Amino acid sequence: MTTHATACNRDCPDACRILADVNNGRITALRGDPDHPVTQGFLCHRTAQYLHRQYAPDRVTQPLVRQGDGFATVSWDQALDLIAGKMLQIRAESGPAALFHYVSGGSLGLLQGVVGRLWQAFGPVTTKRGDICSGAGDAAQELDFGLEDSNDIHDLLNCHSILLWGKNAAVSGPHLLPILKQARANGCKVVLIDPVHHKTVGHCDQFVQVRPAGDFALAMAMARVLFDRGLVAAQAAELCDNLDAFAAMVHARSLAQWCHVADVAPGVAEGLALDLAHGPTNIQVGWGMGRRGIGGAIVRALDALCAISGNLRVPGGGVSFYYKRRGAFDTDSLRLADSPRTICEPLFGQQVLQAADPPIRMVWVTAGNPVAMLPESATTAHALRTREFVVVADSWMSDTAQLADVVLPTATLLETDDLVGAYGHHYLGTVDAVVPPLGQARTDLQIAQALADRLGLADAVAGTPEQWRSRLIARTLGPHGIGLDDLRKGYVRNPLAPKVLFADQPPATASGRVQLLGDAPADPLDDPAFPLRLMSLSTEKSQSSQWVRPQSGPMEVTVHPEAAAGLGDGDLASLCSALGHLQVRVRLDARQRRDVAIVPKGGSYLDGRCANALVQARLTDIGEGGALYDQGVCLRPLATE
Ligand SMILES: Nc1nc2c(c(=O)[nH]1)N[C@H]1C(S)=C(S)[C@@H](COP(=O)(O)OP(=O)(O)OC[C@H]3O[C@@H](n4cnc5c(=O)[nH]c(N)nc54)[C@H](O)[C@@H]3O)O[C@H]1N2
Ligand SMILES: Nc1nc2c(c(=O)[nH]1)N[C@H]1C(S)=C(S)[C@@H](COP(=O)(O)OP(=O)(O)OC[C@H]3O[C@@H](n4cnc5c(=O)[nH]c(N)nc54)[C@H](O)[C@@H]3O)O[C@H]1N2
Ligand SMILES: [Mo]
Repeated sequence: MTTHATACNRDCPDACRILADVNNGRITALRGDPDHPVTQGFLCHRTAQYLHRQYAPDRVTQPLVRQGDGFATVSWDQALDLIAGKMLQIRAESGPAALFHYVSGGSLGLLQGVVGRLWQAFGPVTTKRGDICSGAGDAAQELDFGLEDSNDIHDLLNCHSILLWGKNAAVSGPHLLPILKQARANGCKVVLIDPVHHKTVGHCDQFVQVRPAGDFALAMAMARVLFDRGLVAAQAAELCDNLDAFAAMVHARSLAQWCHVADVAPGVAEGLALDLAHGPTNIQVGWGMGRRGIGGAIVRALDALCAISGNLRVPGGGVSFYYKRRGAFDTDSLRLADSPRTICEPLFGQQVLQAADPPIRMVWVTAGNPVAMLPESATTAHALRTREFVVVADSWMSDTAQLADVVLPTATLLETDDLVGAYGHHYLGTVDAVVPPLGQARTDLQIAQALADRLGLADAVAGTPEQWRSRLIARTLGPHGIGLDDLRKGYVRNPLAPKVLFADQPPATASGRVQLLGDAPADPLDDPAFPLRLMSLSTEKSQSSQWVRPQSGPMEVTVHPEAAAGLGDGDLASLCSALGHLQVRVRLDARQRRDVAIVPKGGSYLDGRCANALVQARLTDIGEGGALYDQGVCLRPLATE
């Protein structure tokens, strides 16, 4: 038996260092590297159990071409010749914008950018804009600070208190937990602010069960306390632009009025404000809150709270939404040309259908499952079904792959070479193939290169993984004496990332000052026809639509007993939105609010378990994110025959 180290490339803040045991060419066990400063010797459930997917009987290991309702296996040459022929024909007839290359987060490896380079060289073709995951929050932080990054993750040990604001670390990024535990052991207070009672509550000292999207009002209530008690930091006027307009907005309502909107007791808001003022306090901004119509305003309000309370630029402070995961890499080296046209990601279905001059004739999907993961699944599926030619590169028959004309079998995270940074800390890693790809699977880089040969574009993507990785770090890490072999050892922190953000440099905005928001968004609305907000959230058992084990039976929906329309625990019911309905099994949980319905994200659309079948495609206020969790739903008994 041999043991190999690699980094996890999945869409997760943690980017763990994995140790894999290999016996006779087969991986037999996965575990977390005990010496990695963030991985700390354990893996999350979904990756610890990844071998169920790696060796699943339904893994795609040969190229497939549609034949009637099913697929026929073909050779790589046949598949690539067919694809290259279509690409050249469509470009000649309609121009390169008639091809749409869609990439999502199946792998966060930097070498995905080389695949993108092929499409830039071939076109450039149509690509996506906006971001289904974090569009609003990204835009908020860019507006307020001019860039998105965070204090070092271990700086949390300098906090007097930590506000986990809409974040389920226990499920979505469990490697934060040992640090929270250590912080608490040092006397730090950890507070969770979330409409949903979830596993992370058990790791906190206080839980504030705010109204969905009530966070803006809660932040205003806290700001009101800071102003009323003279607790706004003395340097706030110097650090921030727009302080007067911000103050006027805060004073437009009383503490009690703001708290009413937030559905939080005034005493609780006062306590949180006092924690902030005492400092140092770090706000860990979760990714869920941004997925609301007012998501950008909410994150901007948290940015403002941090800045006016004196918690920016200090150890133990900060308002952390993201770690600049590509910050150590020379991504400019991958860029050739900008797209002539973009499709707004959350509106994928509508916009692919509506695109004209030229219409979109071909879609290529890399590392994404838009049918299951983008809102309005039926529209997305219809948009794909009605294209002339759809290619999906994936290792499994996702909902999207099922609708493709050609499915190309890709290597998994254990079969590929790549580079990763993390969006939950500043450590870097190399992904190094533990075993060769199963069957005929190939890496995305190999696929791009084989295709480039047929398109006369070999030069645009030529290079071994080692060469591409070296190119990506030569100009950035090279001057710090860091090479690939150093990264391969696994414990290199990005030397370009500051330990305390903005401690040595001002915010990266035009004025060098924090931009405070000055306009309040509308209050969250109730809709009596659909009184529950559909919260389709991360589950331990899956990475988005990549479930550890196949799912069967109806999707479970968790609601408060008084929000269950008289249904009992375990009952079958219909979960309805303005778009349609799904058959679900009801779970009652008295710890939940009466205005939410909680389901797992990532269920299969074709199997009738997908939240996005019910979620309307709506944009966030800024950043072209998806307002995924605003969706109103109701529960109804199943119609009896
Ligand atoms: N096991 C597992 N891990 C994952 C993933 C997965 O699918 N499964 N997904 C990965 C991905 S893609 C991402 S982006 C990350 C982050 O994954 P996310 O699931 O986006 O992030 P979390 O921060 O864990 O959870 C979102 C939290 O936001 C809360 N929330 C929703 N609306 C509001 C609101 O209005 N106010 C407040 N205060 N809170 C709200 C939800 O209740 C939830 O607790 O995790 C990654 N990790
Ligand atoms: N209702 C609702 N919708 C949501 C969310 C939600 O909370 N609720 N969360 C949103 C969020 S945070 C995100 S990030 C998105 C995620 O949306 P996606 O990124 O589309 O999610 P995945 O299901 O992880 O799909 C990735 C696909 O890539 C494949 N894959 C994995 N590795 C590779 C690789 O190396 N190469 C190739 N070619 N393929 C690979 C996987 O098998 C999988 O089918 O979904 C969003 N959608
Ligand atoms: Mo995400």
